[in-house]
Amino acid sequence: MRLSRYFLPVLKETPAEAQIVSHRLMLRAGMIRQASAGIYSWLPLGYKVLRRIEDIVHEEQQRAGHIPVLMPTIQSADLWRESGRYDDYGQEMLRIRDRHERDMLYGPTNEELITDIFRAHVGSYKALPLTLYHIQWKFRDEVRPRFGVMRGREFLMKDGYNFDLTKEDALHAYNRHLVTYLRTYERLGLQAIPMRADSGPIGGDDTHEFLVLAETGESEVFYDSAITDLTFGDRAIDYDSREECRAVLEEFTSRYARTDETHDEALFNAIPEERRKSARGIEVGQIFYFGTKYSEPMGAMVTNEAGERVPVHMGSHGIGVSRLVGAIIEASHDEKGIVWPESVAPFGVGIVNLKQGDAAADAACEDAYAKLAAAGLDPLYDDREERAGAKFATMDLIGLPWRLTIGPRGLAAGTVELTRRKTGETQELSLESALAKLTA
Ligand code: P5A
Repeated sequence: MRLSRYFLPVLKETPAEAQIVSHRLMLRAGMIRQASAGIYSWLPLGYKVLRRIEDIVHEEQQRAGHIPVLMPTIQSADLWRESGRYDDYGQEMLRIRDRHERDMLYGPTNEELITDIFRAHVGSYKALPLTLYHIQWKFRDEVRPRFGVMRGREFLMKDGYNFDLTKEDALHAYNRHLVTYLRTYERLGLQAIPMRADSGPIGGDDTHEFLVLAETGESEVFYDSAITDLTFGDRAIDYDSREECRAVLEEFTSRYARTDETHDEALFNAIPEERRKSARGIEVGQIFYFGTKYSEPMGAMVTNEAGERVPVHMGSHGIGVSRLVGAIIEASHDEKGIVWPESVAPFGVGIVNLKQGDAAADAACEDAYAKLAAAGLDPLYDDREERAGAKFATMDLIGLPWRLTIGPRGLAAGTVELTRRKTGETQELSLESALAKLTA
């Protein structure tokens, strides 16, 4: 992409309404624009990052055998009356009436809708296990939408739902989801710690939230610092193996880690004092096992091997996809701007032409641009007639992993500069070596 033809409305001033760094940087970098309180338009740069996160979430879900679908945002109130949640959900639910006076709502989550799909099409244990998921917009009329996309009213969620014959099978699905989430967050460059939590309006007793530690997080958390030494890495795992998935859950939940809702002082105080930590965290996901809470009242039954009709055991599993954009920035930025992990960066490399209009500089930039694009690095070429300082500031703000700086003086000496955003480390080398390094 050539910056002269792109739409990157960066702001010079720091927006006064933004209280936390990720919100400020997302506004300044022209990633989002508020449409109404807690509702945002995703501008090109923000949308690219959102899509890259979605891609990783899809890959990790499908790796575990979970099947993508797409359910609507608008749902019928009748389904929610069947589960009993229509009245319970309260003011967070945006209720709508259509022209036929039918009660509708903008879905805050999809347990009812997916249970309805299941009961219409599945009748036998032979179709199980089954996990369906989608990535779709949700609406929750939060009392206090704030911090930009962190606590929005409209937000993008990955939500998955497992259907199993027995509780034991459903707990395997729970453990399997925990593993997929560990892998997903690590690929996004985040350490997200599973913590025992409260199930709230979703229901059930078994639930873990995944928290990214950050001072600006909305949740208060208590944990044994030994848990922060754990990483999943690129271990091979057989998602069908109950033992392997359970072993990962046990490893990652054996240390004390809880949100304030389930915090237990006595258990916490049993940890050696130097490892006892209380901090704040951003909730980037949550998994639930709630058994037959929806299948029983809604009649989602299957015939088991003995020919009896039994309600299926279910759980649901959510990732805050749009919140993750903010969470990644909270975890990875410096005083100059965002520092994207390579896995989600909106462009792989930025090319800065120090003297637009100089024949040698222009030609070298065009050459680099074409080669990097052909190598699949998705370069962003700053070809504007701007001062070098302004170009550098923009590149630092938008946080691409690499910057390739090309100007007449360097070219005369046979060199260009390659700078790593994360460390600021700069190397002077020939254009060929720089391209070889980037495309290696
Ligand atoms: C699990 C999937 C559920 O709704 N039903 C379907 C279950 N869980 S949850 O914990 O309530 O939400 C899942 C994740 O969505 C993100 N999230 C939000 N993101 C931005 N703004 C909000 N207002 C918001 N509310 C929830 C969180 O990351 C949460 O973990």
